[in-house]
Amino acid sequence: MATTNGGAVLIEALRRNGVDTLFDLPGDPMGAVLSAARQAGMQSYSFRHEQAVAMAAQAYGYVSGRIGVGMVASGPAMTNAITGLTTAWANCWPMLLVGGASEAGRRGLGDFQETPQVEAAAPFCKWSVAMDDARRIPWFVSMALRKAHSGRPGPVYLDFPADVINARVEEAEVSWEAAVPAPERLGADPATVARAVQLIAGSERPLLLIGKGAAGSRAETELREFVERMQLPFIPSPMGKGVVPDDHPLCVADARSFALRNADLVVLVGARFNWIFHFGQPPRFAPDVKVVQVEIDPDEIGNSIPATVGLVGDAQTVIAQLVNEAGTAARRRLESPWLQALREEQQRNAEGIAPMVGSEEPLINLYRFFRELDAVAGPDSILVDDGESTMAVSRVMQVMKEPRRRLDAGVSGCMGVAVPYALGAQIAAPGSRVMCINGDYAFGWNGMEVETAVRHGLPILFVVANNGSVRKGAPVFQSAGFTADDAIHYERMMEAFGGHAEFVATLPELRPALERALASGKTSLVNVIIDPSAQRKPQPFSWLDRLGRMRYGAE
Ligand SMILES: Cc1ncc(C[n+]2csc(CCOP(=O)(O)OP(=O)(O)O)c2C)c(N)n1
Ligand SMILES: [Mg+2]
Repeated sequence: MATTNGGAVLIEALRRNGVDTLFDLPGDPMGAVLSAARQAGMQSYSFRHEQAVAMAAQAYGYVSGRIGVGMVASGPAMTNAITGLTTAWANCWPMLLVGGASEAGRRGLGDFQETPQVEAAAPFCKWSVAMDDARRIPWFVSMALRKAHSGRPGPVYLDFPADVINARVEEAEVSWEAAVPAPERLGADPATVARAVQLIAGSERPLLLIGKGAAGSRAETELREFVERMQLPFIPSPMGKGVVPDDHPLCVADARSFALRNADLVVLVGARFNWIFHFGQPPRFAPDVKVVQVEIDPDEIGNSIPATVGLVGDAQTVIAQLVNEAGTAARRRLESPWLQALREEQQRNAEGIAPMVGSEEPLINLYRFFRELDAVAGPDSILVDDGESTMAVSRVMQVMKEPRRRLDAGVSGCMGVAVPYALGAQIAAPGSRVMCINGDYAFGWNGMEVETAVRHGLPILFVVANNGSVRKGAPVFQSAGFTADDAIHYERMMEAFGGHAEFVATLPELRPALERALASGKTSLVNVIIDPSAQRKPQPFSWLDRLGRMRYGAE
């Protein structure tokens, strides 16, 4: 009878579930796992920091719809990955993190890198558990994948003690499991669906909010039909952009504050009333706003503000139910006073930013910067954004026509996600153009991973929007008086690693530099000087209704 080891059993269990790609950073005790992966012909991408391993794996999962699997070594290697678990947890994105661990048989003796890893991962994971026996590994893998995808998705953590990885076991004694099927797409109660349609059809000022839960459920076809049949103006969340195209006539994202404040009914789909949507509360929303909430997690219904109607189920299924129930009878008048008011507000807001978008000043402002990036991005590019002002302006300026093609820090507000997200996205979609746009400070967290991109031949375009948040000869965030002469030359990192590098100080140089970078076919980095005094257009509300906020930038 053939003998094998725990590491090989893990790889075989993953392979039987369709996993062919690993995100890893090698180290003890993962040797037997990674060599089994090589033998099985799995593609392994080795990163420079475990935070990036976990972040790349989750972005791969979101873009591809397949589980992203991260593999890290024990102790500090595993704890380095925890911030990546927190962003997957905040995003409700499925992923599996596998951590090597010290020997179970030496627990408490101070074994090499002995660390309470299961406990450390637990608050951010739907399941955090240590293997007890190499023969049961397929069962743990199977249960972990089910938990990652079922209900509200999220990360799971499996802890692999060294003695379980290296245990010799008979293949025939291993309890192999069938591949985990995709979770059932649950629908909502038909009576509740009927009530929801009545409520929407009877409202004067309805507004649909589309979150990345709808993107994750792949509800784009159903949502578009819903929007058009009910003539619902809609606003996407930052990562819900593109589920219904941003250039759809009913997209009112550029009248956001006005729409939220004046809606009498909000349909919330795969999104939460968290800080991104201002908790659904006044002053950002009307105090008596009615809510139709389409949500996979029953606990979330009525969170922050009461739901008038709660529809528990998978977004794709429930939206199809709403469309069917609505029939054609519910079609609203095409030009209501509400739509007209929204269009006027959109017009006012567009006029507000027009001078910045159209600026021909040599020193580039962020709005003009994104206009130039848009000009070189194809319609199906994947855009990944990071930074404070840089990310805020990207959300306004990027017009997404396809779902799951824009990633940013989202609910987690975690700077540094963009570089590893871009790697995960490019690995998930090898034929797509991936553009990764970073604030100069944000670039710092995972900037070293541009080396990973070069090493693996990933033709990502990295851009640094360099407004001197970090600058030579000054403490951080002292960008006042910043000029190109003070700039840190991030593009030289790319030179050092062998990719294509560009430095851009003025507007006329920007487009040709981006075009050269894209034409190079290599991993590239374009470091662009941005006017440090150019801010976002004045906002009616601060981004977070909280006292004592720290301010960054040119004050
Ligand atoms: C992991 C993490 N650490 C710290 C912060 C706090 N923070 C928010 S924005 C920011 C600086 C962003 O600077 P930059 O990327 O240059 O953005 P921009 O100049 O475009 O505003 C920091 C440190 C954070 N959000 N996340
Ligand atoms: Mg900056």
